[in-house]
Amino acid sequence: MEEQKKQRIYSAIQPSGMLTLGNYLGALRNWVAMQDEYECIYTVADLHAITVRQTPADFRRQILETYALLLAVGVDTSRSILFIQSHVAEHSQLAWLLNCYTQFGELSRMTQFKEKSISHADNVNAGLFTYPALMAADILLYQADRVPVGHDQKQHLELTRDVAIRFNNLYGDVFTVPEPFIPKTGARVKSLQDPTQKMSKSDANPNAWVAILDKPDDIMRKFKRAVTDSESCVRYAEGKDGINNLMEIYAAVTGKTYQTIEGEFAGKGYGNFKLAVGEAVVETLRPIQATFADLMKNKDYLQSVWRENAQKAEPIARRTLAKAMKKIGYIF
Ligand code: ATP
Ligand code: LTN
Repeated sequence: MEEQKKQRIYSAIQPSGMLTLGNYLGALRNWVAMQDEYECIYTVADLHAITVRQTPADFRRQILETYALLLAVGVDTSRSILFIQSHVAEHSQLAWLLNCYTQFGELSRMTQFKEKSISHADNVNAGLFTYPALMAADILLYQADRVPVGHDQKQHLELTRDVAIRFNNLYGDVFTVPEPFIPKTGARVKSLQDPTQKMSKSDANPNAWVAILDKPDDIMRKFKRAVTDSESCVRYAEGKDGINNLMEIYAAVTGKTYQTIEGEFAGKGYGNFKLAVGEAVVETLRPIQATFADLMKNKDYLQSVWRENAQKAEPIARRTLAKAMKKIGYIF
């Protein structure tokens, strides 16, 4: 019997500093799980990262660490491709072409651009503005069927679809029009200090977020200080944002249902619950941290892996780029 072709998944993450528990439970854990069912291509989006200013030494370390961390969480390069965006030149090349098929008005409507123009008011560069065209290039180069993204990237994915459809209408079927992919499981982790906001590594208060690489003591301290409410009853309910968030995290790392959790902590105070959540998170992150530490001891190995993976990605990208260029009228 002919085996059905697996759908292709593409996603990317920027190497911008520490990845958080939010990134892990909301995105990376799904990247790992999807490898069972899909053909997955994942990227460290280092080209996107320079839309805001980076310090060279820090940037270099962050790219390396992000790559190693993705391996450590379980991206498996015997099944998936994991490469660094700048290593495959076609991303920049297709991005230029797509810039010419993306309208000023469309880019002007992007919420992230509007927000970052305010938060980085001293450097509103053209790259920040055309960022979605590069993201479209990433996705379309690999003819991805589905793209797992968080809420904040949905608008960019919509734009990617619009650009792909526009291009296909002009030239015939060149690009697969990608579907957004919101996985069934995937926690929306909130700040430990203001549980109405998402947990974000750009939060100025480090107690608000847990990094995947945080030391156990720090993780425990952050959970002990987590903002809750005055009811002192562990139950999932409206208006209990802090407890809801801790329950969501605990459920995500232990696989327990809210009902089970409510039973487990019935009659016990928040202190006990916070300790249990902290410990469960520490135990979830422990093997990841150990693998990360091992990988970081062997930079030559890491380099051989990312080079080999770029070599796997490049022919796929080259093929799509050539197809698009031919359609536009370029000669070879
Ligand atoms: P920043 O807050 O600095 O803008 P970020 O932490 O939101 O960055 P992104 O690079 O925007 O990180 O996100 C990478 C992926 O992680 C996205 O798929 C995003 O949806 C997911 N993600 C980030 N934070 C959370 C969170 N708190 N809960 C669930 N998923 C998250
Ligand atoms: N813009 C995304 C990262 C990103 C991406 C992509 C995600 C770059 N290219 C392609 C999905 C598909 C971010 O900042 N989270």
